[in-house]
Amino acid sequence: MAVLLSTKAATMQAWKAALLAVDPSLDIRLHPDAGDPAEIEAAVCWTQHDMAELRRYPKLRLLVSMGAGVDHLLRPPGPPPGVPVARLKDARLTQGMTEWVLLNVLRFHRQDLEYRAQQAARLWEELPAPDTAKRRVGILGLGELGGAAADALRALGFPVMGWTRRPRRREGVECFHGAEGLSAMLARTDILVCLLPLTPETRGVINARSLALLPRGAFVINAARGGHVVAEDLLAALDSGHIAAAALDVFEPEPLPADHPFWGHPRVLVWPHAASITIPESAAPQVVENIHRAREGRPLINLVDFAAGY
Ligand code: NDP
Ligand code: OXD
Repeated sequence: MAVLLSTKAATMQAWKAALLAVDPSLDIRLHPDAGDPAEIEAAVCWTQHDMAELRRYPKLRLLVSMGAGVDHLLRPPGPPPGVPVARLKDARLTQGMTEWVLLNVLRFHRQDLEYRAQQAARLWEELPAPDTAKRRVGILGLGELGGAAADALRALGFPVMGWTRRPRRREGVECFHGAEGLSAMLARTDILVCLLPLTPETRGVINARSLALLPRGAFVINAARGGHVVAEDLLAALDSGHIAAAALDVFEPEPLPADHPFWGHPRVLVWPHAASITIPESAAPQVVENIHRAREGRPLINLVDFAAGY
């Protein structure tokens, strides 16, 4: 069973080595040198791979995303019909995201932007102490990443709310779902964290209407996908002062164009889609497990639900 590997040139060899470390017998082909297309039965791909290209492989029976997100694989034309798609659920990816969310929640909560501005002005002045128990954090998406971030924030003493597609329960987290649930949560959210998958339903969820529902002075943190945010609406809300600041790791398009207003905005923290980065050695065991399962016709793990879009 030959496996097609397709990712950025910089990480191709690391992925190959990580997969072979788990199973040295794997026949790994690095895109675009796939060899005989009839031999490829699994593909492990990242965002740059063209799904139309996968139609060249008549025996393909597994497609794996090199990340937690699968929007890059599902957008038209999507994977070849009948080919199951798996995503990553990886402890190190989750840890990285939890750290990034904590970093930015704490930066905003502890007035770091204000203190940096004071430092630039050589101003020695104490600001009123913030109250953790009163800083309400609302998380869009309580899955692998949103759930872990919720637990970590709760452990620090923040009141945490979460919004999901289906009704959910999570200890210590006030849970909301559906359109009404979103409005109710936003109205009480001081720091909004987006950790949703990008689907037709979630595209543009952070827009003029939803931003207006947040209390004045709220913060926005987006580590999910650029398509979740209507950039012009966020800029308008920042410029009016309704939104105090934003931390953004993801954009549409990426890289963020050099002339985009986010780059130079004094109240926007820009990250280059690096909130959490997949570590091939950490992710490889589950990818190889799925390759073995596909080969043996056993049920696959971490499968994407096509109907839900994630
Ligand atoms: P999961 O699939 O584990 O969780 C998704 C969550 O979003 C679930 O709680 C789900 O609800 C909720 N959700 C989905 N659709 C809707 C909807 N229409 N309305 C309300 N809630 C919805 O995903 P992960 O936590 O693993 O990852 C989330 C995203 O984070 C990825 O898709 C990716 O885009 C992004 N990501 C970004 C990274 C970065 O470095 N910037 C790194 C890794 C991931 P329910 O519980 O009901 O299913
Ligand atoms: C992912 C990502 O989806 O890195 O894992 O964005």
